[in-house]
Amino acid sequence: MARLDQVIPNIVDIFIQYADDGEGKKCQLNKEELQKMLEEQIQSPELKDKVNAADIEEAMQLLDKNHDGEVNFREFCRCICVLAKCYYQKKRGKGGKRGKGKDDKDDCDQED
Ligand SMILES: [Ca+2]
Ligand SMILES: [Ca+2]
Repeated sequence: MARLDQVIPNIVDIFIQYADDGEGKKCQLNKEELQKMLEEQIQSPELKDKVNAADIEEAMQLLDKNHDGEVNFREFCRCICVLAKCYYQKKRGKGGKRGKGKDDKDDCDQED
């Protein structure tokens, strides 16, 4: 299978698996589901540094853009996007340069 053919279903399947895990809405990650997902699916230190399950309040705040207390698929995609950018920057040797006016709030955070 082509690589993107694997990545896209993976992203969708991970969301569905955890969103449908506990009680509550099946199409949203609540705090517990989000925590479990982050703990189990994010292992590399640099990505953990970005969205950390240990501080779930902060992670939720970071991801829950419409402030309904849960993470929907759109917000989850944004999270993936942020992590991908983090990894990209690290790979390109641009990690660690912070505080230049822009933080996480660039193109990935824009609404349609
Ligand atoms: Ca749920
Ligand atoms: Ca939300």
